[in-house]
Amino acid sequence: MYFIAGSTNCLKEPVEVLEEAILGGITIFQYREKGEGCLCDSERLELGKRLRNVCRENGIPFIVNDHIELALELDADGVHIGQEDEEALQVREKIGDKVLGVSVHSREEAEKAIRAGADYFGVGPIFPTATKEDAKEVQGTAMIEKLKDFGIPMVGIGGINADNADIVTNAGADGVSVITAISHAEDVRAAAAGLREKIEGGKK
Ligand code: TPS
Repeated sequence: MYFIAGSTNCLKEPVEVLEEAILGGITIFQYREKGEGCLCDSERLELGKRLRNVCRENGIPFIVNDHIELALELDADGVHIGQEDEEALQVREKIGDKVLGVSVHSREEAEKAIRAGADYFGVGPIFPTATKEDAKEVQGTAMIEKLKDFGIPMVGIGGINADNADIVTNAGADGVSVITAISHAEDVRAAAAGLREKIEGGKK
């Protein structure tokens, strides 16, 4: 139950959103400070510290999206990178044994990520998403099926919500990753709990 957010995704204070999401049952968090009007420099660092502290207090891994230096400065538990970001091999060298997540869209990308030492894959977009402007073509669950035999943990991402999350885990994903379904919810805790219930109830 992987929740991703930054200041631009949240309708209220991001720290509050994270705390509520944790109460609802998320198990890992990624700080993704991206998009129009996002924070940078000291503001990004400050929010990152607060979010990291909430994760630490609750025993939840804190992952940073894209920014390796920020991840190191925050002593994050890991980093998530896409195909447009720094080479996974180089990132692995910089972060030592921290968790390395890589977005993959094909078996070729998956093989390369594994060679670089990826710990898990983000696979998507499974469903249409409005959150990522440069998102690749919608894949449905086909890529999850195709990557299963690598035996590396996989989360589906993109347009996942409490109505469709079980489709993703039933296709073989180890978990689901969401931004909007939690960050835009009026009741964040209930939204996270609903998603969790859906994937746990839907497990075959
Ligand atoms: C674990 N990514 C692909 S689609 C998407 C993002 C951020 C938007 C989802 O938003 N896998 C992981 N982390 C990432 N940052 C990505 C992939 C890249 P929504 O849930 O609102 O549709």
